[in-house]
Amino acid sequence: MTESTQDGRRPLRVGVIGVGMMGADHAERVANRIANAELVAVADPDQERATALAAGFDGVRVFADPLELVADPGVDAVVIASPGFVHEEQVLACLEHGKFALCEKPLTMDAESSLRLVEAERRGGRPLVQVGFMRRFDPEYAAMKSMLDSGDLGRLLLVHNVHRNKTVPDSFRSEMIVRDSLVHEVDVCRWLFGEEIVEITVHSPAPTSNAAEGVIDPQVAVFRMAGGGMATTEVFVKSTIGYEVRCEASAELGNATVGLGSGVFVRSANRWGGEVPDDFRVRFAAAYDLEVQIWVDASRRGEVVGPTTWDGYASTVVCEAGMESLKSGAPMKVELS
Ligand code: ISE
Repeated sequence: MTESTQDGRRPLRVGVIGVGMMGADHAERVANRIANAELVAVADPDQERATALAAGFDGVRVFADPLELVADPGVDAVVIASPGFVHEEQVLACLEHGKFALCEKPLTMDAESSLRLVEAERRGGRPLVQVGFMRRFDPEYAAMKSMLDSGDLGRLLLVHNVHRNKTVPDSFRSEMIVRDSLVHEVDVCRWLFGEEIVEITVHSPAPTSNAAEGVIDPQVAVFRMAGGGMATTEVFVKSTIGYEVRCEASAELGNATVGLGSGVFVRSANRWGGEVPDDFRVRFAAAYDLEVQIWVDASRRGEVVGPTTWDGYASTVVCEAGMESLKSGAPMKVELS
């Protein structure tokens, strides 16, 4: 955000790879809202889009080749917001150059490549990668996690999630609903329970008439946790309502719910209610800000504190099994390496 930092040390010089919807959002965040960091470079195969974005800020260089951005000595750390199928080589480049990376989910598109990243990072001897599971930084989710961890509600037994997008393009196929949307609940459940998922079933209810030809929307996923707990998730990407994400954790002595309403709740003219945000950038704005701020601060200290490559790998394995279950309708065992 600024040249002057709270501790008098140089700000973290951040490059952003991929300036589509999420990358542009992160670039703006780093440039304008994150302390102790400055946006110094962007890379995107669409040079026109990258140049237009860079022009909105001072002194931001534009790279056509993302690997050149990673190698550049003027870049200290990298936000990877490119499509998932190019994440592996970009994360590997960050590891090779010893640069901290915040990689958007999914870590990669399949379990083998995610595991290769876990192993490459381990070989390097120090953690460098944080995976973009931003819900862990959402103040409501974080408060629920602390409450569960305090033990006040007793042992966590069940989690019920609702994950609805207003709409998605018709190119968002059934498998993407698992890999790009449900993956958040995969991470949330692993994190809330503090355990791995050992089995996943993805059910196919009758689709909405708004679903694109051949797309299963909504879907209902059931996870079995290693300790015997269970979680259900409705994931509905063409709900038409707006963006709604809720999570109810049911424990032995009570339950906790997040996502009941964001923004101002109004009572007026015999009506009550509030607004439903349009998309995740609005609902999770605070979570994204905290995610990036915590990543910047940890990188400057030489640490990684958020979701790790292992978390990225584990969620990829669960989603891969989920995509199989979606095809067969049968429960799939989840086995981590
Ligand atoms: C999108 O890619 C995200 O990551 C959002 O958080 C999620 O809610 C949405 O369903 C995905 O498409």
